[in-house]
Amino acid sequence: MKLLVTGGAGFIGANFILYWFRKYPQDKIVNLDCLTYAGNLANLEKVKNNSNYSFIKGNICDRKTVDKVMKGIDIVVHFAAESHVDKSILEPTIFVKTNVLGTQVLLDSAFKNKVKHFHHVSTDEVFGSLKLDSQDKFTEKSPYQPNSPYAASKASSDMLVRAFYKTYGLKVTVTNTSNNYGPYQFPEKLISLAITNILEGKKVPLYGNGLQVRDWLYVIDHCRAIDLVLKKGKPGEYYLIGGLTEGISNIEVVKKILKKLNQDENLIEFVKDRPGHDIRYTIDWSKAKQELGYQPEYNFDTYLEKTVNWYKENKSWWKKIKSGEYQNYYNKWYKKNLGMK
Ligand code: NAD
Ligand code: TDX
Repeated sequence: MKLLVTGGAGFIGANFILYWFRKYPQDKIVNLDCLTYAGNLANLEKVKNNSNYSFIKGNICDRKTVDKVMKGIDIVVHFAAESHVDKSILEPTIFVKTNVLGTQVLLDSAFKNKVKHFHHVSTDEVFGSLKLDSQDKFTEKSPYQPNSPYAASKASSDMLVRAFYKTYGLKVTVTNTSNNYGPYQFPEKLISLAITNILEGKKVPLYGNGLQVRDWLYVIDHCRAIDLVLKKGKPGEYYLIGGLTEGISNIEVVKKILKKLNQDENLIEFVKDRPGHDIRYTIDWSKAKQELGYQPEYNFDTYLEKTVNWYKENKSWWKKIKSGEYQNYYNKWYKKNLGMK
């Protein structure tokens, strides 16, 4: 089997490549990634010399490159995207280019090259926000109501994937997953940012009152879910994938991390809220459980412990990232926009 993984140098894509080679060492993987600020080949040190692995530096919006790479591919697993909500508030254009146009170029090429299965990795953010005081959960039937430019661009890409199934009969599947966390996550997202800031003795910025709720999915559970969809998923179907957190707020997540690192709550700094901030995401993943046998392996505390330990043991990985360009972004977003001290 030959897989094309797009965005394989990013957080989830890299974890997926490492997972796949652990489980299916005989398969071949081509990783197409243009290495934006979030792409990091250090995530793939363990496989870089594997003769079944190849890396192509290229942009998914570039038709020529995509057509060339697509030859002989059986399965596409499409991760490549601009993935950070806050960045989409600052600069939405690149989100539309990569997430919408890039997905269309890939779909077009996959269809022309008779790819057997195109799996699109998407997000629960396409459904907008749930009320904090309700018991509602997102399901595969929830209406699309994206609130950030990032979410709107992912919603558009999901619609294109659907259209390629309905119009051309390309075999597609989609996973809409909750917030991922784990090793190799760029330290711009809440958990990776909180752990690394605390390890540096810096404050953790919490938006608004910190009571917003996310569902947290360990990245390896996500990789296992994609594996299941590739094996058992039905063409044209969407699967919601989540973890085992029950309504945990951002402030509770950060307090747990502070406790694991023996630090007190003075390291929390409340800053201005993110514009258009979704208040709550909760996922009903019963369809994936019933149809695919999906189930997260461990609870949140076990995985959070594992994640904190990984960042403690891999300081050189994230310290390199947190210098340079990252500091410009941090100052612009947190200090200038959100009034962080
Ligand atoms: P990431 O930002 O860590 O990595 C994205 C990767 O895509 C990087 O390696 C980057 O270089 C590459 N890339 C970006 N633009 C590209 C382009 N034009 N051409 C080629 N490569 C390009 O993202 P992630 O957190 O690993 O997310 C992967 C996918 O999962 C995304 O589609 C995202 O929307 C989705 N997702 C993420 C989460 C999450 O919590 N991180 C949750 C649900 C869904
Ligand atoms: O510094 C912060 N302070 C803070 O309070 C950051 C970075 C975040 N937050 C809050 C905002 C959210 O309520 O924490 C929550 C999580 O924020 P992010 O880590 O930015 O994730 P989110 O906006 O929920 O989106 C994530 O999940 C869905 C990923 O970034 C997306 O790629 C994915 O699709």
